[in-house]
Amino acid sequence: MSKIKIHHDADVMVITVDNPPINAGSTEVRQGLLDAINALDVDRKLTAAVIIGGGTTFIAGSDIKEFSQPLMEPHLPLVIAAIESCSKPVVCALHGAALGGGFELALGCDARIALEGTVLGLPEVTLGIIPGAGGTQRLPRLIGVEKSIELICTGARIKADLALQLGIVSQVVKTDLLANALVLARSMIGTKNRIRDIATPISAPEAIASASQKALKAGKNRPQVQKAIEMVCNSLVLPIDEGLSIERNVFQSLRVSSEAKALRHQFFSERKLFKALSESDTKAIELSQIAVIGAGTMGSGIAMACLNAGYAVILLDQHEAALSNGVKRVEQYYESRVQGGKISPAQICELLQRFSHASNWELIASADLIIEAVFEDIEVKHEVFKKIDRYAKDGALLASNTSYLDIDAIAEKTKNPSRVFGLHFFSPAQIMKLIEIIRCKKTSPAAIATGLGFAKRLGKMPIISANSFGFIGNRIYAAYRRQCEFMLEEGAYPEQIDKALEDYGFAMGPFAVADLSGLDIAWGMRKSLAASRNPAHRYVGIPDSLCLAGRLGRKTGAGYYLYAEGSNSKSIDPIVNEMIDSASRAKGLTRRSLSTDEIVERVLLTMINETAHLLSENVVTQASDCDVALVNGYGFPRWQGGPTFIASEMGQEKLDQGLQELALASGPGFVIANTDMLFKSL
Ligand code: T1G
Repeated sequence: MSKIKIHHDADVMVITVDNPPINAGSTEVRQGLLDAINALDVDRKLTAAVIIGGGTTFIAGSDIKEFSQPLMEPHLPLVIAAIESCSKPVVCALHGAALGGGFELALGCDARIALEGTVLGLPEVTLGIIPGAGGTQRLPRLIGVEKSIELICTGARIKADLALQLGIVSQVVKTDLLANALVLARSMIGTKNRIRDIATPISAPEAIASASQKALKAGKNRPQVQKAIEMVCNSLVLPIDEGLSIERNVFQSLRVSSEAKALRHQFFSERKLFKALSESDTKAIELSQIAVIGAGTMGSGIAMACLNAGYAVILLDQHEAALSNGVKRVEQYYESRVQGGKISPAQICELLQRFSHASNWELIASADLIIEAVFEDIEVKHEVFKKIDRYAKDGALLASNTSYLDIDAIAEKTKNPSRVFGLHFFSPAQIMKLIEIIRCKKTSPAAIATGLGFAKRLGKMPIISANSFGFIGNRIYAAYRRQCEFMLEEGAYPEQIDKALEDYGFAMGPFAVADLSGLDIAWGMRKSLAASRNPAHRYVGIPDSLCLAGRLGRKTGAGYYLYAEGSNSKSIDPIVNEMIDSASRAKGLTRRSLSTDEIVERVLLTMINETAHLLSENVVTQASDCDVALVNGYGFPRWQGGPTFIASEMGQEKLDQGLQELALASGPGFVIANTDMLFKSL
């Protein structure tokens, strides 16, 4: 079936792109477009053309699935050049999303008309590349250099109304997109209006410099951001064909970079999260009211996440003081959003009308989903679930936000365990993308399907985990932190390990994170597990010593680092390094220097090893979920792809050898995972 449909509306050719689901600009689409434009050019009965997307969207981008192989001809720039050299006007009719190559194709046309609500953008930098079909050369000719730097370097998606204001589209219509596009095309018969013929408006050098600095900062100085700025600036000084050729070469070299491969891996891994939802024929339960039990930081954050997604929310806490603090936290959050211009007072008013709070349990009887977010103690949770069980309506789903406790044990004590599962949010819950959906032994498929749909509506990245200690993210993170503690007593210091990992791209090193979240949390965990800990296994006592010395992190002004009164800036504390030295001596270890490469390699191997364990224990169902978890919940650098991606690049033989060496370095208690399932799942 051709991906391009042609029909003639009297003297105007209508070219419809038909490549569901998103009309990706595949090789067949490009070939079909080129053939259509060539036919238009030679057909004397035809005076103009309209290009429009079939289905729900225009072309939402080139086909990323083609990017890991050499791109096939005709390349998109050639198609656009054919449109520009065609003697007849070509109008682009946009709806849904016109992104990447789709937007660039539109910029090659003589006019653009959009349906209200259409989204336009050049998101290439989020994939580690730059626009490769003229976006960096044509867009600045339309809207100037600064605005182009901002749009291209952030990959931002703008709505049709803003595109109209910027002069990117000439019309925005509410309905009848094709009819309006035909009128526009007929009004242009005998003319061409090529963006390539416009000179890029001159900008003040300081304006360009400030736009560039802002873009580099926001874009973490990534290579594709640097290159995008360079290309856009070329549009000021180079003839367009030279600028286009340089842009294409840069695009091609970035496309095959490991960073671009890693970002494509993340892109498709995130879309795999919802496959279970789209493939399962289990009907999700309709959710309209959510009850959140526990008005602490997590509970109020979860309430905000649900309010932001349009749900009616009731926040319940038995303790009046806790409830009023929680309500205040919600109100202050939204007030700050209004002050920051993120949302309007009218939107807040609408949103808070959906928000109620209470301390009496009867009010949760109308909730469709009840999320428990109370103190992390199993007895407290049993008590709360007893109340929830009593007041919740029969069809309601019950979820626990616990991080480590046994949800099967909680479910067992309820009337109907099939309606109990876990929804593990990450703090701050209204911001962090990651959410773990915990499938317990008796959890129904409907509950899981509902959880996935709920997560999607919250704009979250859901990964499904079995009910196993630490689920997925915290399990990998605990192994990572343990490996870093090993390296402390072998010879590294906190600042060296943190710097090595922050230079690799982590948002924060593990010891800075520990100080931020508080050393006492992990300490409490270790104490709770102490009785069951195998004494033969290697155990690093340094964190315990810090806690015993009252050094719990930022909240006590000292942890692994020192914090000046009221400041978050950390400084190295010689006392800590002496504590570490003496811990090494106490174990008879001769400290040695560890290279940055060794630090990073041991951390990555540890994460891959834990991912392989989670797969072979059936805690996680698809390995790439671990990559999504680490990027969206633990500050793992997105452009490094994640443990599964790194393993796939490394190959099984090299990985297994690395794990053997890691086991030697880690000592007793380290278990090498079987990596077969990991490589089978790639
Ligand atoms: N290529 C190939 N497949 C794509 C795709 C793409 N660009 N975009 C989406 N898909 C698949 C996706 O994997 C999923 O597949 C299905 O389509 C539905 O996607 C030359 C070089 C368009 C806003 O970055 O932002 O053009 O899982 O679940 O929520 O300069 O997809 O069903 O098998 O996301 O409705 C630039 C990326 C490319 C746009 C729709 N374009 N896509 O969201 O559906 S680079 C992009 C999106 C480029 C030029 C450069 C979203 C969407 P499956 P979905 P959605």
